[in-house]
Amino acid sequence: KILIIGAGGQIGSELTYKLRSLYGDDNVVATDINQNNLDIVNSGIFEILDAKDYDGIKSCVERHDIDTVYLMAAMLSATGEKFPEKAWNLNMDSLFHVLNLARDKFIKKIFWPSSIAVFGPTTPTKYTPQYTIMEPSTVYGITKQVGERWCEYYYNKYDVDVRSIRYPGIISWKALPGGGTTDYAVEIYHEAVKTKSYECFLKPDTELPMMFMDDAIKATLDIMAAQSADIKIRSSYNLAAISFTPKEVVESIKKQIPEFNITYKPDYRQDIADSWPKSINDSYARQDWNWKHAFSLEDITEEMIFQLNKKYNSISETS
Ligand code: VAH
Repeated sequence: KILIIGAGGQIGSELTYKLRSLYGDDNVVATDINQNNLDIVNSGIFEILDAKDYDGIKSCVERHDIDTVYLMAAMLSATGEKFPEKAWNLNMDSLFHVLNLARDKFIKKIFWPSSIAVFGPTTPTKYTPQYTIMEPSTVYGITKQVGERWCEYYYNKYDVDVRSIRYPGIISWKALPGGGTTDYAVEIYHEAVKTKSYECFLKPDTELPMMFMDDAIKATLDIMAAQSADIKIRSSYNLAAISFTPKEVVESIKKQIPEFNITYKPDYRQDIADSWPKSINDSYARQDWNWKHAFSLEDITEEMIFQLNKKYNSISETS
């Protein structure tokens, strides 16, 4: 059975829906620190679980006969800068707990998300290669860089089957993101549909690697379904789809919502965004486990506005 730690988060919630549709509600145990994403709770097994609680995770694994863990709980880049110690403790303790459960043979397989945040201001920014200089300047990025080293160490030393992807910014409509720097790319669509205006916390020309959630979920399932021998990189794979700037998203939205009004008010997240790559070379993922993305910016804008119109402008069930 599958355990998702952090099932209430932006990726965790979509992974829960997808894995339940593939394997059945009762074969996917969703857990999170709270029940903020209630519709997860309404179908299948949900339990409150603190990702920092080793005994809690071990008990859940044993009670539900878990063999695969998706560790999706973490404190992201923006929030991590406000609570550095908490970010380090949550992001690292949770990873060690799951790696040790695999080392000690309580579970068989792990998915652990890394991020383009492992790269820093000294990393080449265009088409950033898989192997390059990495001096992350955020606490979150440091936890992802160190986490990658530990994943590779546990694979080499204890034969732990842990697989990882360096996610770019991810755009989705089901669940809101939690405290990331790329969150503008989600919020902008929600506001375009709800209020037709948005104040962007990054400058108009801030180019960042981005991906639609459906592509991110496909990549996650693809890497987990691959033969172990095909996963040649056990730190974490670069993964890419598209790159765009806030200005380009606005232009794309305006094709469907001409009256959309944008203002720019960069804040502390601009420095974080400026430390990250503009585009990513994901040739190893494409070569080792046949990765390819499907959604262009136009596809994303069309799908986001369609789904959010349904979500915000549909007649509520009670009426
Ligand atoms: C963040 N959405 O902004 C996350 C992600 C690449 C960005 O790691 O922190």
